[in-house]
Parts: sequence; structure tokens; C-alpha cells
Amino acid sequence: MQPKLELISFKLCPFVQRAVVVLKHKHVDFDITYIDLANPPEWFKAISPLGQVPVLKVMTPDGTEVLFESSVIQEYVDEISPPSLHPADPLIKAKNRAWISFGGEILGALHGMISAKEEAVCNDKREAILQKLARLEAAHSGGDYFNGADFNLIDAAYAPMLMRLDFIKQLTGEDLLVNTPKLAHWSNVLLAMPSVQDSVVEGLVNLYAMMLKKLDGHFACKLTNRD
Ligand SMILES: N[C@@H](CCC(=O)N[C@@H](CS)C(=O)NCC(=O)O)C(=O)O
Repeated sequence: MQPKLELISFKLCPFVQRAVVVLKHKHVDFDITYIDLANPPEWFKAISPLGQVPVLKVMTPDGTEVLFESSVIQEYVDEISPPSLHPADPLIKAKNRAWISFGGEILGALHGMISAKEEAVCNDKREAILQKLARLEAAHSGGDYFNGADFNLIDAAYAPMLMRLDFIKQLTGEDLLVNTPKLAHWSNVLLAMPSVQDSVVEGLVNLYAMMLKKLDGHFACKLTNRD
């Protein structure tokens, strides 16, 4: 019997979204509870070792366990709903895990870029992101998905980052994938998938624009088509 799952989320969090894409893709039942990360409830502080989302509460007849770290939650959900979305070959799987971790670094760098107060720092962060994207491009198969023709766990892990880059393009006109055609194609494929589209609340792009304004970094001055 599958355990009852409750995902603790924050609407804007790309790391939570990684888990949601897998849950949706594999049609696994789950409840989602949103918290305000700026004002986290006491019960959340008590169960989240790092004070971060995502947290997955796994309820079995033997009791409730708590999982944290998006890549671990992705793998757990994948393992309880076979067949696995990870490639079977141990070497490819290991490489995918490494690149999933790299994706977390890009998300961190992206946050650094949008929250930098000074233009020079923002530009440095952008350069660092572009370098990381170039490395990712070199590792990508060039097919519809990272490894080729099949949707794997790594694709679910990168969809939230690619969605944020798409938001930036919509909101500022800046295309950070302009020099990485394989990633640009990958983004088009992933962002058209129902499991990716259904992995976020409606109108997330507007919440993202509001977050950019609230962060009040240099990047916010690039917002063009929204007030
Ligand atoms: N390495 C973590 C990163 C998760 C993360 O950074 N979550 C952010 C929200 S997107 C968070 O909870 N931040 C609150 C904090 O760090 O205090 C994962 O992959 O799950």
C-alpha cells in the first residue's frame, strides 16, 4: 500500500516544483500545504531540519516520517511508483545525479542575480549563470530530453529552472538561453508538458514578477511589460 503523502510547499519555490513534477508525471496522490516562508509556522520549524521547503511528510501505518532535499524527495517518489524515471545504467544514473545537483547550483546563482542590489554584482552573477548553462549545454544529448528520447528524473529536476528562465524572458525580454540551442529546445519541450504546467499555481509568472519587485535588486529595473 502506498503511504499517504503531504508536500510542504511555498508557491514560488523551484525546489518544491521538482518534486511536484514527478508526483504529477507519475500520477501519485498527494496533498500539498503552502506555507509563507517569510513567516513559517512553528510546526514547520519543528519538522524541517534546514528550515527549507520542500518537506515531504510520509504517513504509513507505522507512523509519520519526514523527508527533505528536493532530489531525495524526487527519488523517493520515483521509487515508490515504478517503473523508475532514472536511467537503468549505473554510470548514466550517477552522471544524472551529479547534473541534478548542478541544477541546484544554477537555481542558487539565479537567485543571486535577481537579488543583487548593484548592477556590477548582477552582471557578474549573470556571467556565472551563462557559464554554467554553457557547461550544461555541453552535457546535454541534444534530443528532446537530457538523455535523449526519454523523459527522466533529471528532466523533472531542470523544468523549474527552465520555467524561471522563461519567466525572465517574458518579463524582461532577456533570453539567457540565447547561446544554448539544445537547452532552448529542451525548455520548449518540457514547458509544454502537462506534468510541468500543472506543477505550479496558476499565474505564477505574476507572483514571480511581484517577487522580483519585492527583492528590489538591480534586476527589477529590467521589468518591462508589467506594472
Ligand atoms: N537544497 C534544497 C534547497 C531548498 C531551498 O532552497 N528552499 C528555499 C525555498 S525555494 C527555502 O526553503 N528557503 C528558506 C530558507 O533557506 O530559510 C533542496 O534541494 O530541497
